[in-house]
Amino acid sequence: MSLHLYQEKNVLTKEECETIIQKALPFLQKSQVTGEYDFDHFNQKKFRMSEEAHFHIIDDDVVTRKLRNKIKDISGLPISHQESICVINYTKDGYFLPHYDYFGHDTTDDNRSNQRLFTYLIYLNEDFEGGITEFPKENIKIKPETGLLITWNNVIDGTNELNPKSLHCSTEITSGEKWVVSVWVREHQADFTKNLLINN
Ligand SMILES: O=C(O)CCC(=O)C(=O)O
Repeated sequence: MSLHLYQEKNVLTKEECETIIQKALPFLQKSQVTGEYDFDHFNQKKFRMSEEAHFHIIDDDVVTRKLRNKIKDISGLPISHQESICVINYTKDGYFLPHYDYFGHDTTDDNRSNQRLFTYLIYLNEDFEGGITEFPKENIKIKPETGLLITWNNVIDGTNELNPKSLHCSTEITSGEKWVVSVWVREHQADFTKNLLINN
């Protein structure tokens, strides 16, 4: 049972990253929470402090399609398994506490039988302090770099059993603001324009 973390630099150019930021800006909304969490552990601290914008396959432009194709090539799974492109913006003091991206025991059967096998993150900028992506159970820390892609397995390879090592977070922003894209790749294709993600 292990975490397989893969990294690739310069998957997008600085200009392409900026194009995604500009596309997201008018659509930013307070981030919601799905997935599995241990709320007691966090003492009611707000779970995440960020805003985000979502783009479905039908919203694709040249840049987001390039990104989806890259994810398809690395994951070996068709684009139809990819959820929306989620552009996350953390401003000063923003963070995301440790969490899992897989659907845990508290989620719907629909989600549990179509797990988020992999998470893909693509950092759109690097001119900020803090905002490190950390995997506390593996003691791994990733410092964001413009155009860097990282991906990991949320479930045990070849199964849809939950991978406890995939616990991760984004540390507090101490200056500037962080922009990052996240894309979840599911076991099966689905219409991700429907509200499959809401579980409560
Ligand atoms: O912003 C980050 O570095 C992590 C984002 C994250 O944890 C997520 O999208 O699940």
